[in-house]
This record gives sequence, structure tokens and C-alpha cells, in this order.
Amino acid sequence: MSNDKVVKVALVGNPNTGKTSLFNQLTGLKQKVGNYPGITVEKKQGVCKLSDNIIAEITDLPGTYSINPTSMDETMVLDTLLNEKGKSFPDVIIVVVEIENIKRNLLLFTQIKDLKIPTILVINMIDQMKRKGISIDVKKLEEKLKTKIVLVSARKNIGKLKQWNIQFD
Ligand SMILES: Nc1nc2c(ncn2[C@@H]2O[C@H](COP(=O)(O)OP(=O)(O)O)[C@@H](O)[C@H]2O)c(=O)[nH]1
Ligand SMILES: [Mg+2]
Repeated sequence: MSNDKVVKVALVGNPNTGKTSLFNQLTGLKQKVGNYPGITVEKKQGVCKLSDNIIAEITDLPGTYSINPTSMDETMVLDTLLNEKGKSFPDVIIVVVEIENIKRNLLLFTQIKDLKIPTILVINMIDQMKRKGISIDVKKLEEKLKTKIVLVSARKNIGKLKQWNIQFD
């Protein structure tokens, strides 16, 4: 256990994209989930085993629309992502967007990517795809955004971090 490598992962995204649901699914913890903004008032942390000797320490951050803070929550998120010496400074950022509002959510993604911290894009709520008649060309979007994209449904438990095939090194 003590020889395990710890990878710090931060969950970032607009409010209501399912960050806390994903956090709960990955860590087995049960943070309160809600469909109104501001329910994640502080950063919560949990762990998730990735492989025999890698542990992801996951931080669930409050929802944020951009990295130009207009609230205390957003200021806290930005501080976490800018303070390289901070305890929660991430090795990897997971930007969570929801399937119905990918375009709007991508503003934040582009800003986060500019921070030059390794970032992947998680598109959540894929259980809604069929019903809403949405389809995505993941490969094309990955090329366009120069990022790895993972499709998940935090609600239906589709898409486990372990299977994401991310190289943490
Ligand atoms: N259909 C669907 N709803 C989801 C999914 N993930 C989260 N939700 C719902 O979206 C709302 C916001 O979720 P939450 O995890 O609190 O989002 P957060 O604000 O980003 O932390 C809640 O009502 C969740 O039940 C998903 O994969 N599919
Ligand atoms: Mg939340």
C-alpha cells in the first residue's frame, strides 16, 4: 500500500454536469447529489484504485463556468488549479461535461486546457443519448480538441475510470 503511486485527479465542470455523481461512483463515497447549483460547497476527496500500484486521489470541486471567478466557489476552484504547491494541485484534470450541453461546456474545457495540466474530457449522461437523439463523433472531437475523451453515465454506472485506459505517468 505504501508503495502505491498516488495520482491526484481533480473533477472540474459546470454545475450539474454530474461531477459529484461520478465522484461517488468512482470512490464509493456518497456525497450529496443535487440538481441545483452550489451543492458542492467545498472540495471533497476520495480514493479509487486504478491498478495494482496506482491510486487515484480524486477531488470533487464545486461547479464552475469559467476560470474567471465570479463567486467564492469559482475562486476556490481556480486557486486549486493554479497553486502548484497546494495539497490538491492535480496531476490530471477531468473536465466533466454533459451530453446535452457539450458546446456550452466546452468554454471551460478550453480554458482549463490552457493551464497545461494534463486534461481529459469526460462526456457524462450518455444514458440520455438515444432518447434525445444525440450522436457524437468521438474521434473527430478528440482530434479537434486535442484531448482524450471518455463517454460515461455516472447514473447508470457506465464507464469505469479503470477502463479509461489513461496513462498516468
Ligand atoms: N441521466 C443522468 N443524470 C445524471 C447523470 N449523472 C448525474 N446526473 C444527474 O444530474 C444532476 C446533477 O448531478 P451532480 O452529480 O450533483 O452534478 P454536479 O453539480 O456536477 O456535482 C443530478 O440530478 C444527478 O442525478 C447521468 O449519467 N445520467
Ligand atoms: Mg457537485
